[in-house]
Amino acid sequence: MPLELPELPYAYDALDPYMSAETLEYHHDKHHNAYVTAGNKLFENLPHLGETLEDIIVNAYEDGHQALFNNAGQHWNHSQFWKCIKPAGGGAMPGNLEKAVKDNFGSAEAFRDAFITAGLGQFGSGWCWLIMDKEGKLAITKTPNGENPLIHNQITLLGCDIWEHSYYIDYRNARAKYMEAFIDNLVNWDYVAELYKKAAG
Ligand code: MN3
Repeated sequence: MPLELPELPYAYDALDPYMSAETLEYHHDKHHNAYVTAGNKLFENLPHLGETLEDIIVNAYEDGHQALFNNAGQHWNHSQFWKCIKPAGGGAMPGNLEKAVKDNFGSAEAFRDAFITAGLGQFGSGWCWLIMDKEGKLAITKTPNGENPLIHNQITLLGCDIWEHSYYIDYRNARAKYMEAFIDNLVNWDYVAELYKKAAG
């Protein structure tokens, strides 16, 4: 299964001023594309690892194919990330998601603060996630490098890229400012609510 770079679902300048066209050009066209290119090259020698991207990621992780895991994982992570944000995002959550967030975290504000705190607590590169665990409970997690909820048997509802390449052009070293802009102005809550509805059955 060759990896394929997805088109961004919006124009490069559509997320201004929260995420610039320059960031998207580097992040999507260069960083994400590099994971796709490297992943495809590595997969050529490991075609038995699976037919779907999800299987390839889990099997590469379990069999210790670290380089393929890193690149295929990052391809999956970024493909989720582009869908988790949209122009004029952020703001209010759809009712079903808001209720689940309140039930699990107390309030939307408590969730927001905990999500940002988790992202700031990730030392070095990685990701911050809203996931559903096996018991159907929502939780906030963080993972290093290209690791993701797939290998922990969790369902991803929202992912925030906290590698410096995601924010350094627009926010320099201020990861907190980037994460605040992400939650308050970029998240596509309709998409997250759709994933939640599917996961909750
Ligand atoms: Mn990235």
